[in-house]
Amino acid sequence: DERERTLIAIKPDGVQRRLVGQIMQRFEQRGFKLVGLKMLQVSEDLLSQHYCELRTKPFYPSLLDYMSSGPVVVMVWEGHKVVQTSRTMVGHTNPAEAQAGTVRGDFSFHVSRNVVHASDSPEGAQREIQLWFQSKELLKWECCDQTITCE
Ligand code: DAT
Ligand code: MG
Repeated sequence: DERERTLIAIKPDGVQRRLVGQIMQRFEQRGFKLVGLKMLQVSEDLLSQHYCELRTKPFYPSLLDYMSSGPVVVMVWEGHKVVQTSRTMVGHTNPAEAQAGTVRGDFSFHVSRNVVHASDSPEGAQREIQLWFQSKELLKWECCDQTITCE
């Protein structure tokens, strides 16, 4: 499905370390389409919904502290198998096990500061996109390559 979408968030450490441009560039150069983008200081309410499946984990309180320690840049990218491909591009949850060439493998070394979030399934992506974005914030647009005409 060409219309598959995923939620990618550059976490506070990624913003603070000035990695926003480099991370976005990877998704652009892979060929995915940016359909939503914003920067925000995340509320505890949104974080607790986003990470509801992890609420019983021992690291959950520190995860919420980390995620609210500064603004995040959150994006929706669209394209064929974008969920699975993004997970591969982002790399293993624990940067110590992430391959070089992945975002986490190139830019991080500890699981508590792993720079980026990527949805883990198409269903999870739909849930997360609805949580983070209003439908009017997701834009429909066409590439000029396909629409240019000579006058
Ligand atoms: P992912 O972000 O790769 O989808 P996840 O959904 O299992 O991983 O966990 C969400 C985040 O929680 C993860 O990016 C970093 C943090 N986290 C996961 N496991 C952790 C651990 N063992 N110790 C500390 N933080 C952890
Ligand atoms: Mg996850």
